[in-house]
Amino acid sequence: MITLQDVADIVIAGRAKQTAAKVQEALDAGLDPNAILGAMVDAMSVVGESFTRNEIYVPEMLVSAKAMKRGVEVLKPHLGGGGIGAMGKMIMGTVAGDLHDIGKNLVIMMIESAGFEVIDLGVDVPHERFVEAVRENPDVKIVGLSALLTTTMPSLRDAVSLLNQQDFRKDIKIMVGGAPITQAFADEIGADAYTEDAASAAIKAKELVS
Ligand code: B1M
Repeated sequence: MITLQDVADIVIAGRAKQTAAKVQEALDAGLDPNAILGAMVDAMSVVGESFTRNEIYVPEMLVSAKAMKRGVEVLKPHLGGGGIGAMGKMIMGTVAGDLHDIGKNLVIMMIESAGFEVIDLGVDVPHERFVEAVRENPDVKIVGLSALLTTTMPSLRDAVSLLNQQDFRKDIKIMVGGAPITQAFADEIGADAYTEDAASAAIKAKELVS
């Protein structure tokens, strides 16, 4: 009988193809999709801790990240989705200098499920690109920025600062998040909202536009 631990183990081992099959097997066995996602997120924490202890290196982190992505692809249709776009448009990106995107992609998935259309600018997004994207989409309601490294927190600060100087600032809300970010930092840099995880990001996004 397949367990959540089996799913976590395959992500930790970084076996991308097998992760997709394992997630499908878990779904077929009736395991809760949110619990499967939780097991994969916890697995990435285990990977991060091993990296901190120098037990694994960047290539191992990368294969685990790929495994998680493959698993999420299988899971996505089972996590529910609202009428995409009904709540309005949001722009999302990981700030310049930062290549982490699993968390951002999960936030996008949850926000789309809450009914938003999300324009994904990807990773390592130059500050000016956020501004440009708002100008290209004048109906955008929220700009979301992710930063996963303590070393890219200044990049997040600069991107928010640039957005804060624009004439359209009063028409948009700025949301920030990522493991090293806190409410205090979000307040300090002049963002409108901070949330800790993808589920609370979706709730906050709805609040911001209502
Ligand atoms: Co890197 N990495 N990494 N990494 N990596 C961390 C973040 C680290 C904590 C590992 C560690 O040391 N324990 C550490 C940062 C330490 C620090 O900043 N003090 C670290 C480091 C050091 C690095 C490099 C510098 C390593 C090196 O090269 N020597 C390098 C930097 C590259 C760069 O970005 N320029 C690097 C590279 C990589 C890989 C490319 C190998 C890979 C990323 C692949 C990818 O994303 N496509 C990678 C990975 C996989 C990790 C860990 C293991 C996992 C990250 C992850 O996906 N977590 C990570 C350790 C860890 O997190 N425990 C680590 C799961 C994800 C669901 O969580 O991203 O936190 P998270 O997202 C959450 C919340 O943060 C929040 O919601 C998400 C979902 O619930 N959230 C938001 C995120 N964005 C939000 C936006 C919002 C609201 C909420 O509103 C807009």
